[in-house]
Amino acid sequence: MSYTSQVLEQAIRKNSHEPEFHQAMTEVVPTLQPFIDEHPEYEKTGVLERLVEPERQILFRVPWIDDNGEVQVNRGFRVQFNSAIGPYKGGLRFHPSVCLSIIKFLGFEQIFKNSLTGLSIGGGKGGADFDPKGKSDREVMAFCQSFVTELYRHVGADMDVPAGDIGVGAREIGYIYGQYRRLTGLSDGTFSGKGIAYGGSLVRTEATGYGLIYLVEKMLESLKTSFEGKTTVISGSGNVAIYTAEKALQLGAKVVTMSDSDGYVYHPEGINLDTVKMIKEKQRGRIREYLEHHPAAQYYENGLVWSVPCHIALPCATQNELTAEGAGQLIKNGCLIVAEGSNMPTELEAIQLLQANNVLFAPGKASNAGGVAVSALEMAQNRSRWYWSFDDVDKKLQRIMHAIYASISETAARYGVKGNLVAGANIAGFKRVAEAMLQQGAV
Ligand code: NDP
Ligand code: 2IT
Repeated sequence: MSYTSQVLEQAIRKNSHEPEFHQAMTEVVPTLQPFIDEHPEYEKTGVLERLVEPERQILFRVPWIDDNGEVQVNRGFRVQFNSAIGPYKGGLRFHPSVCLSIIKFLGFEQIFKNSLTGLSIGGGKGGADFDPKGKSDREVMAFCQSFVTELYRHVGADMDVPAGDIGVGAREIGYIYGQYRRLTGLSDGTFSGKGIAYGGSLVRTEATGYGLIYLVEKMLESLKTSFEGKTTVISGSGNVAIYTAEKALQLGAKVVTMSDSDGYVYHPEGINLDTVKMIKEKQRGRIREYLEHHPAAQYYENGLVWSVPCHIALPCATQNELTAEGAGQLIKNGCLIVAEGSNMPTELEAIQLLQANNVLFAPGKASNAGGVAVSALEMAQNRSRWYWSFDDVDKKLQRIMHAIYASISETAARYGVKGNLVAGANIAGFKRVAEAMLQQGAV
């Protein structure tokens, strides 16, 4: 049995109740074998065995009081996965489904993603099984303050710098950072995604979506075409989905769908993004309300966007939203490109199906790295107490995403799997972390 198969089998056995973590490891570990074959020193020093075990996992109680005066108790998580190349960096997710398996899969992905950015950030992830939906601002604030009252002792500008993810946006980061400062007395920028008024970076709000489109631009170039006139389906209608749509529209694409966990909107003439922003960013409403403003659009409850014919499909909601069935529909309809905005949205079988049918596929650890990249630029600005213009940050983001595309496509070609951007991203991300681990001593 190969080294990578052994490590994978052992890690799955050891974490037997963590299906999402298994899935993330199963997508990554086997693709590293050609690189390890060339570098036996990594097998000798057990780099992979170390990589699949988080450096530290923190689980904690988060009690808070709701608007009825009743005590609620949630569970908080922070998994500090790997700090070989820099302080732990990765988002916080607030969603009722959050559990250790989900946080570990996200933290594991984050190691490779952060490495691909070329910046000095290690991998981590956290969150809570708290559902911000339907909660008052005061309840969200009470929850965030209690969450940080435990978390603050485990984070720091040179140690661990959390940010947003599902259910955690500018409002939550504001409450979190405010409480962090009250507890520590420090204005050291320990969280990213902060408001511009108190140390945030321009372009952080847009970064994941814009970055995704900058990478897809390069994929389209490789097919000798562009966004102009391309029908694009997007799932989700949160931060990533909205700014993915915005940049795609700027480049001439026609975005025809957006969704939330209740259903999706299909607007054949093209989605009106101002309406989506008003419903989602201002009113915190549901995507079905889009029809109140655009009666010509259609709403499908419980459906998924993948049945809508398109050239480009961009999953931007959550994990495992694109199954083999959805991939089959995309292939049948002649889709050219699938690029992940969300983390692990495409099931393994669906990835294999897309690749086997010549649909160019970009994995999230490469294509959604723009968010964390601009988070690292926010850290750099905080450290220097100096701020860059929108255009400055946007240009840096573009350069980073184009460099990621070059790195993953060249790495795939170099290891005999030309066009397989999954393997390219895994190997390129792993290479830097493995080198850093080896150079800093074994154990
Ligand atoms: P938001 O909370 O802003 O939006 C999430 C969107 O996904 C909403 O439309 C939500 O619908 C939908 N969604 C969430 N959970 C589910 C579910 N279980 N089933 C169906 N739909 C669901 O989060 P983001 O836009 O920030 O994150 C979206 C994805 O992008 C996540 O996978 C995240 O990990 C990833 N990502 C985010 C980055 C960032 O900078 N924010 C960076 C890189 C990746 P509803 O409102 O109904 O729940
Ligand atoms: O999945 C991700 O990369 C994020 N949620 C962003 C992490 C960050 O630290 O900005």
